Amino acid sequence: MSETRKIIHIDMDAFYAAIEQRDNPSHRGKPVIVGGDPEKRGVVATASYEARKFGIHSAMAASTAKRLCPNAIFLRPRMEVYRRVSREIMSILQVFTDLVEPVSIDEAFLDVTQNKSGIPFASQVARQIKDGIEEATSLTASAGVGPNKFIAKIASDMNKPDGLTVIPPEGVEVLLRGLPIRKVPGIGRVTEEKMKSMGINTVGDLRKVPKDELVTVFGKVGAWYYLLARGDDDREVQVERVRKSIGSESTFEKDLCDTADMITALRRIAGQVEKRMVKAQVRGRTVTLKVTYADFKKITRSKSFDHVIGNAELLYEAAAQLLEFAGFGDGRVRLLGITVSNLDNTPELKLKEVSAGQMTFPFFS
Ligand code: DCP
Ligand code: MG
Repeated sequence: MSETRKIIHIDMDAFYAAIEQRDNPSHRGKPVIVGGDPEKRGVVATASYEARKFGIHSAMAASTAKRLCPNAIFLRPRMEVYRRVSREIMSILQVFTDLVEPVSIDEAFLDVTQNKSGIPFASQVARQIKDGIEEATSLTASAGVGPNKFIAKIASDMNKPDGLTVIPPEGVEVLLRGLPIRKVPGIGRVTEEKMKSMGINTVGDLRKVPKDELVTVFGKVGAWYYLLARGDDDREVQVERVRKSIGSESTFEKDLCDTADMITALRRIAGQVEKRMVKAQVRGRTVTLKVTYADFKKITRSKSFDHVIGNAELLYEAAAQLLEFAGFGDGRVRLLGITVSNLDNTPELKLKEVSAGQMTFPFFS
């Protein structure tokens, strides 16, 4: 039963910026922005908490960040350093349990229901993890403890930076009742707007909507929202998830028959895939386009490159070409998807890349 699980979510604070402040004491206590060049078309990867006071956040144009805080220290990312620190943190987590699931470069879930330290209280395990990370890396992490992944993730975000938030099973109901829907992992700006237009502002409001209605409005994911609104999340902590592919797809409200609309959709999907690749820190060599036509006929077409790609523009170009070969005019299109596989996330490849000094990250110009 999920109620008996004890899950911890660990998320490092302002990860890239905190490492830069650690490694350069003159940057401490100051607004530090890690990302692309503000003079070109760079994007903010992250900002120190000092910089966030100016309204600066991840994915914002670096030029905007510069306008908001002209005195901020702008730094290019040092991915190989961040990856090394990430590995160090993940190995600290392994001390407590083998059930560790890294979700991104600075984030992981742990199932500590049974754990190597024999400590019965997950809150104490979380405390020890935070202390262990700080001792080894001089960086702070925020921890969330809860009866499942969903609650633990929300909890870790509640008292950032350097937070430790425990939500016992009996606290779930109160927490969710007043929680703004945007705080639900997976609910982004678009879904938030849609929900708000339906009068759903909090998870409490979401709970009042019948399951059928959620499925009608949001599709399959509506059933998931129904469960989350009740704090029900049975997903297990998955050990060593070696990702084979990464992608995104869209089912359209109305079938597309216009080439221009398909192009627009592909651009948007390519942007989504890029975002996911940045978050997961992977790139790949094979791009696959998936098309479902109005009559539910499905096709997939792939194209492989001899170099890795992870940038939206290249993904889009490859996908558009595949669509052109498949035939735009073959009929009305119900779904389009782009997947990237043949990923560069094997340890061997990563090492080669780092030692070759080729860590050019597509997100930053
Ligand atoms: N990152 C990125 N581009 C984004 C989001 C994140 O390159 N759009 C990178 C930089 C972050 C790291 O991933 O340092 C971890 O992402 P988080 O979302 O956990 O953000 P931070 O750790 O920087 O800050 P927080 O304290 O809010 O967790
Ligand atoms: Mg973080």
